[in-house]
Amino acid sequence: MPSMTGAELLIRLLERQEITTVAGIPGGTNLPIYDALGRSSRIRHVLARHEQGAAFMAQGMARSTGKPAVCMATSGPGATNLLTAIADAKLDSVPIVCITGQVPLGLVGTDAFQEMDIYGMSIPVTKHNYLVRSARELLHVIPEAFRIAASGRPGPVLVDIPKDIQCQSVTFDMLPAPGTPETSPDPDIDQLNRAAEMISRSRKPILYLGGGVTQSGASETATRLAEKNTLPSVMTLMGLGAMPHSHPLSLGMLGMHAAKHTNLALQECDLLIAAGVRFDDRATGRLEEFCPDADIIHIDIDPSELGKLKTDCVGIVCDVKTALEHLLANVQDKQRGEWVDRIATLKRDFPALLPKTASPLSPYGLVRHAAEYVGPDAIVTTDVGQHQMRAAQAYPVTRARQFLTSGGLGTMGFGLPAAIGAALAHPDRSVICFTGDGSLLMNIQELATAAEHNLNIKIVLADNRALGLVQQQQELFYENRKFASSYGNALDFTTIAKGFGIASADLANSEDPASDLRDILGSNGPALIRIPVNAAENVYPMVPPGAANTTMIEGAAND
Ligand SMILES: Cc1ncc(C[n+]2csc(CCOP(=O)(O)OP(=O)(O)O)c2C)c(N)n1
Repeated sequence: MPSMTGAELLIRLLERQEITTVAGIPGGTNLPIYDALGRSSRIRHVLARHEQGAAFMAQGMARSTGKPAVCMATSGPGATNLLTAIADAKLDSVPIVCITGQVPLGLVGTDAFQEMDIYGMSIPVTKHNYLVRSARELLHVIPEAFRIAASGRPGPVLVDIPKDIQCQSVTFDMLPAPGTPETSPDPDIDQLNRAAEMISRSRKPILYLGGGVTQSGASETATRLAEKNTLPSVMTLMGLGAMPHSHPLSLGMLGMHAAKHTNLALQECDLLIAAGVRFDDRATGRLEEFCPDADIIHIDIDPSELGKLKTDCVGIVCDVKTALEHLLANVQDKQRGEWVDRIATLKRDFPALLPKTASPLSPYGLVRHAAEYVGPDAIVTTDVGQHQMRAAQAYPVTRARQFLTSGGLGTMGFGLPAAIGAALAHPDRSVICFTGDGSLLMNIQELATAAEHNLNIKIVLADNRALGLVQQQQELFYENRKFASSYGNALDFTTIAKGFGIASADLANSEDPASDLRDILGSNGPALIRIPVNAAENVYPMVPPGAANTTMIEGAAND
């Protein structure tokens, strides 16, 4: 009968889950776990420089692979530092398993050194969480944590393990089977048939694709469905890549920073086929005025999403891929000449007004050049702000899991550690991170991690010495009263990068920025590329927060 400590058992169970990389930081209450982890020949530990960085690294691994990934922290401040990234994973349905050390069970509730009730604190931001009370429980809890994180609508799970439990001996007959995602419930075929009929009958349908399409691996099915029935398609920020951006039926991203014709097409549609979306306000604008004339089919694996915001829908609780496959088999082959013509007219009358400047020294030019130089295989991460919206508007995303961004929580500081996670999971790929100076500063310490592991990450910094997206709102909606949204001092980011051991280039000082950009993006290992951006350059179009998507502000194309 095998006998081992709780910590050793935990590591064995992680190995059985085929975890090969764990990001984290050790401390007093998780040292037994680290001691056992150090003896694992199958799991590589990546020492983050901040626990939020570690959790975003786990997110980068999970978002780019679709499989649960693991991060670790000690109790107290280590655990609380994870919370923002856990909340981020909750809102974007990312499967991560976070393992925290806790003070010994006997000290729980005594305000012991570095004791914090992370179990209680993480309840609202996790899909599920555990406080482990015996080493034996791990035999059940760890496979369960992975099963729950990956089943249905994925999400974060936290496992808090007191130090004495990590040291406790446990004897057992056999290790349990690894936790795997549950098969999703069978769909209601009658509802699906009804949906197929509604699609075939509709005159002006639109397919509305969200992160759930990516999660269920349904992007190809969605594209084929769109092609068979000629369904113009829009994507949420989380759904980008569900249909290749250059597809003739793609209308790109909808909502706050969408092209005007995209939002206007939605206004006219008579049927909205919503797949793996949650009617987020950044996508819908004022909900009452979103698709006012449309019947709605809403497909989601999570029953709590159906009827949550749009109440009068044909709801289908089902794995999105299964549902779309059924619809694909049952909808009519259809051309829809009139609707396609109408969309073409909208596109002509309200073209996407993104600046076309070719220079890589312009915010959009930078995105386009960088995309061309890194090629379609690259994984993209973004931070949060104007640079994020520009990347979402202009980057030619061709496939699911290519564009990793903090959609629901909009967390500045996401981009760099998520890029590290993506690079750890895909050492054969280039990873490019679009960031702003405000966001980069929120997790800049992880440059050290990127340098230590010589990861193939290119950080593309649009430096406007401002919290650009905040300043934009102050200009447009607070009578230009810009307050607390610009930085008084300029930072020398290229020297900072060098200090971390990272190659860097400031394109402002370049005689041939395009060629320098190409060279540095093509180099091996991590690098930071800075371009200066005028803080007065806004991202357009923009729907004012809370307003209808038809009330877009279209600014001058000042790129
Ligand atoms: C952690 C966090 N704090 C505050 C915000 C609010 N916020 C949204 S965008 C933004 C400015 C981002 O600035 P920067 O990263 O420099 O990007 P830019 O908009 O200038 O391109 C801020 C402060 C946020 N999203 N996340």
